[in-house]
Amino acid sequence: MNRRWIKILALLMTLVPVMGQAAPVRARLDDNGLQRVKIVAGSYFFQPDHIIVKVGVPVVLEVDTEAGIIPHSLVIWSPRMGIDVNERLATTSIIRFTPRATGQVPFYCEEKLIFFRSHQDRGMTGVLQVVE
Ligand SMILES: [Cu+2]
Repeated sequence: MNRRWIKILALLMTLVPVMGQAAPVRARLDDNGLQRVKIVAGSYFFQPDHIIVKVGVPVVLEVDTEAGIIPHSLVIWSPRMGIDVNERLATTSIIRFTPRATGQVPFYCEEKLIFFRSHQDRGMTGVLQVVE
């Protein structure tokens, strides 16, 4: 391998972590006191994949799902935080809950075709962070 290729490879490797982790997105508080977050769901990702909301304030997730034949879902489950979301995603889905405790909980798509890796394993996952 010549020196030029080594330089190109080194450059690519510095880019990989940057591409993998987008900045966390904070929910926007609307005039009705609702915390709103827009999410895009697709094969196989959620964007953003790190969402920050405040505890005790109702959350409205507006999930837009990429067109296609592959079904997707959204699961967020934390009894401690009072969150129990399990939705089949339509083209646009509105999901509401109010987090009752601070902390972090993963969210993911639970779709899986038999003999194939789950969408979660393919990267359809993220983190919901609940803060004071
Ligand atoms: Cu999925």
